[in-house]
Amino acid sequence: MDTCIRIALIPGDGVGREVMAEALPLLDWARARGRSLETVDLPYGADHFLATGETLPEVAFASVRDGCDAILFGAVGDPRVPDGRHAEEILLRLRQELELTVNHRPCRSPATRLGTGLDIEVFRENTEGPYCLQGSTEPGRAVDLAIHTEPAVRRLLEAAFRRAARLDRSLTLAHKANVLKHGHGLWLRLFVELRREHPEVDARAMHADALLCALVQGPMSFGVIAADNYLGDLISDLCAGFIGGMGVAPSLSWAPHRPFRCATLAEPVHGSAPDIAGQGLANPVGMILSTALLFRHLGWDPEAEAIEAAVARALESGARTRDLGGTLGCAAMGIAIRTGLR
Ligand code: GGG
Repeated sequence: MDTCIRIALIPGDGVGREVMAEALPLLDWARARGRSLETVDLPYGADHFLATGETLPEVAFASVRDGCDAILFGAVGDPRVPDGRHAEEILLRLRQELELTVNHRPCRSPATRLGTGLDIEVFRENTEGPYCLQGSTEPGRAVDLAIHTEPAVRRLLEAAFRRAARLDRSLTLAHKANVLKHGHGLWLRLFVELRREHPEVDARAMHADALLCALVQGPMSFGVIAADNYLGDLISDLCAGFIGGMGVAPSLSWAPHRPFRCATLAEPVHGSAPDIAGQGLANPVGMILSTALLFRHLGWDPEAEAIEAAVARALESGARTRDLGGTLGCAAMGIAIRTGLR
């Protein structure tokens, strides 16, 4: 029997809860195959915040930090909390305080059978840049600080170089060091340094605006793309657009410099989608593929591959939610995928 893996479940808000419901049977399925895992329910999100004033209580945060190997996360964001305070104090806090620097966002149409063979992996720095939540709104001006630190940038770039070498794919750094001289200057300097250490990787740096244009014109010429928090967010959403949209895009975040048994966070790229929440219309594919990424991270490769194959099989058979032009609801799509699990 494997060591027991503890997974914190945070469905969050809106469609996060609906897509999470389609990932949970995969945990039971893994258990039935002999994987040892237990779950901890953490029902934090807008409802809990509005009812109690609590976002992520200290005791819950500590239970994740000290007692969990992984987090399965749905989505956060709710129009009833317009300043997004609970989203910051739940999701961004987990990413930052657990130092989940590396956010891996694969966009593979082989996994979804949508698009035309696209296979791009975005490595997004996940804790810093303009998402460090420091700044001010003053009369007549607003300031958002973008902080980039050498350890985090190096960790992200090292992970991207390692991945590109492993896949034998090219690596492109997206930056704007021509204007963001300090922050992106640091990115470029470290990139050039690491490129010398990884002569086996075909690595180039591009201004992000030119990169976006080249991506739209020829997405197949890209392999791994590394970027800071902000650019990585934009680039990965554009890449998701090539393979069917945000609903099918998975992600996994981890702290490469921390021991294996510290929480790793699997979450779909999409947010809480308040416009369709509560109607059973969400696409669970991004959440289900995120669960597969987590299983692979845990060393459960057969289960990860089986889930990815089941998603491909379901989509190949024509199963589609509304965002993909079909008529299935979230639960029916989850069933269509699980039916093909072997
Ligand atoms: N599952 C992703 C999610 O809930 N995103 C909401 C959010 O606040 N995201 C900020 C970010 O990812 O940059």
